[in-house]
Amino acid sequence: MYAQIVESTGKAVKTLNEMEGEERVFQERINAGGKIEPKDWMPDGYRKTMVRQISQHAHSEIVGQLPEGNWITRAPTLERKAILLAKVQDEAGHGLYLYCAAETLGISRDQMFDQLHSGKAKYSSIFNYPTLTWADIGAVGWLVDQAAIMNQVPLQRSSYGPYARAMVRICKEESFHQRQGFDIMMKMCEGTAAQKRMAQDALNRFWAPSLMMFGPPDADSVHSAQSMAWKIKMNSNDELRQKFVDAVVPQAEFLGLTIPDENLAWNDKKGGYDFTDPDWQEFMAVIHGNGPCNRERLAARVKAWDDGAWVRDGLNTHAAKKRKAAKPVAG
Ligand code: BYC
Repeated sequence: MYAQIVESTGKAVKTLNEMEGEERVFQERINAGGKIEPKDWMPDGYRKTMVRQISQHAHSEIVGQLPEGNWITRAPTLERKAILLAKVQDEAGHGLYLYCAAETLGISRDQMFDQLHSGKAKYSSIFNYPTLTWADIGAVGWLVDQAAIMNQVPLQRSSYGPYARAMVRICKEESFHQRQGFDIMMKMCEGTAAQKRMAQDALNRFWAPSLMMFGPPDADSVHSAQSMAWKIKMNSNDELRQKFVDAVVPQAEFLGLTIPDENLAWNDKKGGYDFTDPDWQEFMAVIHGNGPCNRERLAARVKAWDDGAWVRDGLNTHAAKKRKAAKPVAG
């Protein structure tokens, strides 16, 4: 069991028989479905992987506010504006739960922000694409939030307790986000010919980037084998991508939209759709900082951080004063 070879790195995942002491107890607990809590012993690699994944996830939520925030002032009705505002606020909340979960592993929030602002930390590739029309807000909710749900529902069973628990609430909210996106798409598809064209155009541009959200193909995934052995990840990247395609195709049919893939076809043998892989070279460029909006997104986050310096200073000064006042007076 758990002896998968990580082909891309050549490193093997240790079998239970190769483990001893604390490491073996740790793995046995995971194998039995137990949760790991912050004060428990854990291998350095597990801690490092959890910090990486949770902080990347938190950064994705925070950067993910930008493409949608772009449309708050231009939402077509007051109701749509209120809904979008609530959704963008939810993303901020998700980021905060996740930063808290990562902090339980010994990294500070300042360190995580440093990693984001310096370009060292990754965040989801999808947020480096622009939202050009109102239909893009529909496509983001429908496709991006749906991809997020596919990925995150299994993470509610992830082995690290604080992450799994954060995911329960996040998934409930993502489900509302997905439905609001589909609702926008339905309205546009039932509207004028021009509105339907906008919906199709949004699907055309967001389809491949949504497939990329699940990460590289399994054969090129560096972390999957170890993360699955530690039950940090419950499914492989390709499994979830397939599940996403199988769910979205009938939804697109219902909307009267066409998935932009000439090779899309039902495959009876596998019980799922065959589809064209996204352009993995483009994916690599995006995750290494060279996507259409990477620079703009990071600049916006750095500016928000710099503009907020006076608030942090004020809060720190106030906290220091309170600490001083709370000190018992000698005598
Ligand atoms: N974008 O070995 P692999 C949301 C990186 S929030 C960027 O397969 P792993 C939402 C990967 O980090 C969505 N980078 O990695 C928010 C690794 O590089 P490093 C965020 C990616 O970790 C607001 C390298 O490629 N969701 O939906 O086993 C509004 C090799 O990959 C991506 C999460 O973060 C990508 N798409 O699997 C609306 C969920 N894919 O770190 C919506 C939690 C791969 O070695 N995360 N990379 O430099 C996960 O489930 C996993 O981390 C992933 C990747 C499936 C994303």
